[in-house]
Amino acid sequence: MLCSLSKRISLFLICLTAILIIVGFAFSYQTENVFLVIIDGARYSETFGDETYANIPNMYLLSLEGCLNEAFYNNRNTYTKNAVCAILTGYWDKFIDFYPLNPSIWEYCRKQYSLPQELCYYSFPYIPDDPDYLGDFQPVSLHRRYGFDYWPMRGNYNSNTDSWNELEAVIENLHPKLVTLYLGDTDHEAHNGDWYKYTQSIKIADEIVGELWSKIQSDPIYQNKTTLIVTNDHGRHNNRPNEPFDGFKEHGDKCEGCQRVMFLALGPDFKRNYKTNTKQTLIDIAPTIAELLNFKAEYATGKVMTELFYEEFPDVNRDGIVNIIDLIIVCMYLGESDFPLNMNSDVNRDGMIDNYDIGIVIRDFGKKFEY
Ligand SMILES: [Ca+2]
Ligand SMILES: [Ca+2]
Ligand SMILES: [Zn+2]
Ligand SMILES: [Zn+2]
Repeated sequence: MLCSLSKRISLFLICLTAILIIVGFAFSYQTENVFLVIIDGARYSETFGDETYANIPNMYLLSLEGCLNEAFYNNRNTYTKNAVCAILTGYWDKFIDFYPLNPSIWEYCRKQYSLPQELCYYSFPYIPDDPDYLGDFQPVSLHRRYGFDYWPMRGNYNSNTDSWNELEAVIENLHPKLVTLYLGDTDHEAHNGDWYKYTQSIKIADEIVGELWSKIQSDPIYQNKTTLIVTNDHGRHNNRPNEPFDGFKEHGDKCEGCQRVMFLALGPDFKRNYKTNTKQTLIDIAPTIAELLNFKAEYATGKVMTELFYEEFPDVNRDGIVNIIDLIIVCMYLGESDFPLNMNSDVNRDGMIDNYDIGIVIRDFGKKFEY
């Protein structure tokens, strides 16, 4: 027993230098790529507000692997232009002509990483007869420090299915790092007043999200390094009590139906099977993506949704300080899943002890805690 313990400690000492070099003191998340899907104008009562999940069987299953916020809102302006810009810039309602005043996530990401255009992708169909269509609006800026030179590569197709087919090819050929897939059919069918087609287009969007996640997780470049976020720009009006299907045709005010939207997120840095009622809004998405990908969304006014992230316990032995003892404990249990719960070496509580846990301890080395 003692012998095996000392053996393990000497093994640890041999490995420690190597580990420190590999992990380094720079800490980052496991996420290297982010996919954001915006399903235009799907009302909460037809998505996660329906406890049978009839229209969204795939997204329901994905929510068990990730996070669901049940109090997520567009609390400001429930029109597509305003909302899509708020999602992609982290900032509300300041425009110059058709462009938001402040940069989009692609602009931040491309400039700060010196990324070529094809690694940031935006699939946004042109829908000329959509009542929300406002000229040539695009959710990208002309900001003097960002702007045109950092815009994403554009897709330009006519239906959700077309957009998805095109994105599949883009994924295979280019493996972009930051992707937004905008699915507009839902809103379009609802404005036409066709309940069947409206709910059908939510089902198609749901299938696309399911296929997208399968594709991500079966691609060696993306697998376990990619975060997926799915949301809506706005919902639709509440139904009136005696007319159960009348509200869905329009949107644009501050009723609960218009303001409440879905928020689903999954990826290597997020909790699994986690539901939260922390009230968050559309402008919190861009800062959260920036946090995951380690770029600065310096003009965004939203906040990082920290509740989604794994909780971290770098002070493994709970003695009030993160030091070499904590590092030794984590290293001793590296690669094991059976460990004493009173010194839980699975620092981020994801069920595995690996370099990621060591990285967190190193990041917080010397930090003091009060319990
Ligand atoms: Ca400690
Ligand atoms: Ca872990
Ligand atoms: Zn609309
Ligand atoms: Zn409304």
